[in-house]
Amino acid sequence: LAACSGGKSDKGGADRPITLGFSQVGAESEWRTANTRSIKAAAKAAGIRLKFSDAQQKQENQIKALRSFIAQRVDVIAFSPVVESGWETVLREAKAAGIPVIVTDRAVDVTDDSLYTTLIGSDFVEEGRRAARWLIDDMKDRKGPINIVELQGTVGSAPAIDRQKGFHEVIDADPRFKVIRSQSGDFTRAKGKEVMEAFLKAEGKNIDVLYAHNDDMAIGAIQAIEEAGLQPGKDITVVSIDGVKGAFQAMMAGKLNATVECNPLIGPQLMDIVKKVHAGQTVPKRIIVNESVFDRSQAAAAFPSRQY
Ligand code: GZL
Repeated sequence: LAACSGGKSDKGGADRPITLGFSQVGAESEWRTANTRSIKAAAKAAGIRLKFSDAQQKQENQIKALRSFIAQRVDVIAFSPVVESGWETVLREAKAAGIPVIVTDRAVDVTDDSLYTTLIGSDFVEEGRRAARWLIDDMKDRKGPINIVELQGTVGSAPAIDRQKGFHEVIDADPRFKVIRSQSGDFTRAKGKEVMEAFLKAEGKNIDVLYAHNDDMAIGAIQAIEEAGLQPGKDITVVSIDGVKGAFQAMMAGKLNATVECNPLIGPQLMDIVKKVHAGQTVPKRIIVNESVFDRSQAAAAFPSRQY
């Protein structure tokens, strides 16, 4: 009877479901909503009790959520940090409470990496390199100068910092290319359209390429390009990152030229790691999500099997 008694069983006891507190960035893009869907479905399938919080892209809301999870004494905390910095204090509070923390999707910048158990996410620098490599190959027969405008992701976020870094690492080696404007569109369609309108007003027909750090900003920018009387995908080559359904539809319509896949469907992998961490097993410090690149020639064939 003792085994079935109520109350807290020993850590990792098979009879009590694990409680996971998850703090999500927000619901700013198709990628993010697919990521949330994957996490919620995987928690349910794994029998893990999920306490889920949407921070509406505000760091103070994420810190409040993490503190609430600590107060509720959840078994494990996981979160996707909206920006890289400012996490040291709250992560120390989680460590003091003996609650392991798993970082997902975006990285944190902390002096002591014992403050989190592992980071599960994509290699954003490589995604930036892939976008640049695709562009150089696509324009191999084109003479310079080739002018690029860049829509950056959320200022201070790991994907924005690293996708810009990886892109420049490759594109700067080819003297034909020049980034003439670069500004944040905060990963949203609305802001991406607004900033692209400003780029077009300032540079007009001088723009040859748009590099967007995510498909949602690219899709917003495509509307701005059309409203300016230009043809996206032809007058302005558009390359972006994520590989969401909207990007495949834009490629099939000839308005987007290529998207670098960034896989949001990490739910099952996350729940597997949560169980291992809760059971006290060691897990790798860095778990990379595998992904590839799609351009217009592959869009129609790949679209039916896309899961996000
Ligand atoms: C990338 C993720 C980014 C996506 C955007 O892993 O953090 O945030 O590229 C999303 O679509 O807003």
